Amino acid sequence: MSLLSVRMRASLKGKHVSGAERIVQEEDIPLTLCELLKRPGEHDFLKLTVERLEEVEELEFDLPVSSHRFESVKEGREFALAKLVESGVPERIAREGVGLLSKGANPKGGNMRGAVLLDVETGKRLEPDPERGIRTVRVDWKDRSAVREGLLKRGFTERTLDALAIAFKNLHCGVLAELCWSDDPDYITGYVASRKLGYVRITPLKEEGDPLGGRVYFIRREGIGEIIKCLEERAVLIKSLPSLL
Ligand code: PML
Repeated sequence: MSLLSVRMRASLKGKHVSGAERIVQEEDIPLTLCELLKRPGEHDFLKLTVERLEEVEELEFDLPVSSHRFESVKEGREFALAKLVESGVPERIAREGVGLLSKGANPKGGNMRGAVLLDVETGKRLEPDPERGIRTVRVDWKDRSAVREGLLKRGFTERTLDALAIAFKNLHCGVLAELCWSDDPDYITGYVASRKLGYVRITPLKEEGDPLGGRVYFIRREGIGEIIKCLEERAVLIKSLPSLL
């Protein structure tokens, strides 16, 4: 079966506003392009990339998913911190990750387009370009519409659908733990993901109206070359378990 990756990203005045990816068969390209073109809100730049994939790994989704709600951002972030520590990240480094997302991880101010790579031993940032960061791409659900329906039925969102796929690929590529909350000012749920704990959704991880967010991948420096290659290059199609449907 020949598969293609279709990616869209849109921005407004140089600021990223929307991005999405699908892995589809050739005959589904026109429909996918139309769907992705409808997604972004206001924008003045939109780029579509269509690329044939040489090799696509099929993996079974096997992470437990849980949700936790708190009264305040402070409590939500303390809980995220505890979950990162339980996942094997030293507390000092976990705090560093939470701090980076709260202040805006881009050294020039604001958000990054990709994720921060944080060394779990030294707390040093390891991404080759700290303004760009590392982007997890070439990942999608094998039966996207069924998983989407299942998640929406359980009160999850379209964002959960994509975040679950990204988090799953990250762990598969060797990320020890991930911390994420959205840069969308209206979306206050985020998560911690790790092999040990699964996908742990946390509300709220930021205040309503806060435009800062992003992703921090906690990694061990030894494997960095392989991890980056896997995150940015290996194509992964995820088969869902009945528990997600
Ligand atoms: C969730 O609802 O499961 C959390 C999703 C985080 C999405 C992050 C993003 O899309 O920017």
